[in-house]
Amino acid sequence: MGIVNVTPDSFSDGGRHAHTDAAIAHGVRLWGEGADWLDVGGESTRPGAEPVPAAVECARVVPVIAGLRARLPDAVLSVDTSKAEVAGEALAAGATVVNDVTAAADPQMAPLVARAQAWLVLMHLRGTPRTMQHDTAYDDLVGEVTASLAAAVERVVAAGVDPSRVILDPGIGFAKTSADNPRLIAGLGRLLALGHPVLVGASRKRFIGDLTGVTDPAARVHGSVGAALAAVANGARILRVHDVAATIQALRVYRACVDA
Ligand code: HH2
Repeated sequence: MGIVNVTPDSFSDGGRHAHTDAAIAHGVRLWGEGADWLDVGGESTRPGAEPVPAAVECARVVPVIAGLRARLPDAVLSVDTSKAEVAGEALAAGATVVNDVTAAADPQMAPLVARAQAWLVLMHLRGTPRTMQHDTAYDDLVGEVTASLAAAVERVVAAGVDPSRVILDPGIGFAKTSADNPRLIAGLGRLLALGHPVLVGASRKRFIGDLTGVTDPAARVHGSVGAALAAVANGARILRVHDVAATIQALRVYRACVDA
């Protein structure tokens, strides 16, 4: 899953694809590098980020999704949003997946996804991106994240979402300390036991900087690839990444060596 940010303030590549054409070109480039899924987001979820009104988010993501759908008919396209209103417009423009970092906290989200027969990514988060780093204490990190996602699955399935179209994500960096994130990747097996595909988004995140001393997010590609391979080794099926070419190259070699 290649990341296409249409935000002026995203933590890792803030503002570089802020304009529709540039964002579409970036998505097409990631597809050419081997991504088979593009995730289009119009609201940064970095710690402390302020929420964006739905109309602004729609104006950012809808033309990009429509443009990518027209150019890449076979691509999986998701919208990275926690607002049902934005998700609805994105699905109408050609997205088939809603990637919701709040695990469908908006009461309209699950019914909307159910009606559209879309796929839904449920990610673990506590609080909101603005407040989440104030709430990082866990007695049993992996157990609590797993239980919270299991409850979210139950909730969205009760609202009509097809359970075979639900993907789970432990939420690397969301209400987690830097020390928590490697533990979550190490503990993916417990999440997999819920029976859904697992997605991991570690790309360029702060814990990689803390582990390596690399302060510039864009320079964290090697560390990000390390996290991606660990996630795959532990059962992740989908990797949300900025650096598609590097990740694909590493995965090809990793797979060949593991499967030989
Ligand atoms: N991380 C970010 C955004 N969306 N979605 C899922 N499912 N999993 C993640 O780990 C995840 C996500 C990080 O957000 P942001 O600060 O907007 O930066 P970027 O989109 O450049 O990663």
